Amino acid sequence: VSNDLYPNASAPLERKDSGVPYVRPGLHVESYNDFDPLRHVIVGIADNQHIPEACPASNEKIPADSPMRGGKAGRRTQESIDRANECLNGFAKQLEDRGIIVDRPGAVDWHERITTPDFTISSGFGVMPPRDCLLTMGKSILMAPMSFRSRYFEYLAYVDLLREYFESDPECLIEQAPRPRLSDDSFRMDYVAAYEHLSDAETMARSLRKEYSTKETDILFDAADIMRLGKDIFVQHGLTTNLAGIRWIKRRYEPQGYRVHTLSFEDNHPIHIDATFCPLRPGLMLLNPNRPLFKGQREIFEKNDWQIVEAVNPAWDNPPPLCYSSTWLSMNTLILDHKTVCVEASEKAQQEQFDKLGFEVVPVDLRDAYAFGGGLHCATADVWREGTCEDYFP
Ligand code: ABU
Repeated sequence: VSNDLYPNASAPLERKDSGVPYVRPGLHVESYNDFDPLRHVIVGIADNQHIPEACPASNEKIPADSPMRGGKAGRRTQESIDRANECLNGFAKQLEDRGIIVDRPGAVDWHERITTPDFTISSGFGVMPPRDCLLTMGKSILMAPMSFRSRYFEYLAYVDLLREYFESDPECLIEQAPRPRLSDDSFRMDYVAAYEHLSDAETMARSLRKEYSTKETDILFDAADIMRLGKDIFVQHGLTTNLAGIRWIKRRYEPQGYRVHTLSFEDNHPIHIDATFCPLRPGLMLLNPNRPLFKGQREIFEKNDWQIVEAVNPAWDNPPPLCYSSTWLSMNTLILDHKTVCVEASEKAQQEQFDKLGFEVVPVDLRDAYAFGGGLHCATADVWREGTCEDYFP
């Protein structure tokens, strides 16, 4: 295409037709880990969130007696949405008060039945949590394939924002992982049917054999199953990420000099690594004591003088009603820099543990947003952290 015909084809657009600026001078996209100084972040919103029907991938995570298996499918109450937004907006304000740039995704309303050639489901989910959907790897942001049918189109909520990043930072790359089909053929439908009759011991035995409802038919991963530590990327194999997904991550990033490792934990519902094994600062990891690493998987950390400390118990015996996550959101924190951490306000013991580990603790009221997709780490996605791609495991 001749540049005479399209004089601006290689130059960033300056304005959307609507007048909203595409170009934000000085905007920078770059992040290599979860602990370097945070400069720019996305915080999710609770608007229009729905509880979708259970689908083959979400089924394993939803407790057998939960109304979320179908009985409660539909829009969440406006009261709960308003309260969750109050928490999320308060969190965003706390970050902004510390000089961190905060973006919010656009509100979308997927209340209608979603039908693709391969599946149908009662509704979408919402625009929380961004951490599951977006993976910032250096100067690129990847939209993950996702394995819950209700979340198939969730990336659309971020498209405008990501386009702004693309137009504003000339080095920023926006990518979409291969789209899965999520047909019945993508799942072990016999497992899906059996799930609610299985005991905890049986689901654990199955998980230790690494058998989940997801098969290897599609390439599947959620971004929250991926932990970035500079040149090393650790990916949890579990309900939301299959081996084909891990192979794709390897082929995508290893040619760029990253090393991709698979991690597994003794967890009967392994979903998202960020309430299981969390980097706190260079040399320090926080491990969920109820989800030990598989044999041999501590070695890479220990050989490189990383300390692994076990998280203290959560403050709560149960998650809030209609919540998909476990009580271990207590350890799902947002690290602002090597010395500062945001911890949920009711998690006093977790706050004390961080205090003893030498962190300044910033309490954040977020529990009433947990049901919308998780804790402080889940509710955010990195755009820019200062720092470079370090080799922590030479
Ligand atoms: N998205 C993090 C949830 C992990 C958990 O339920 O423990």
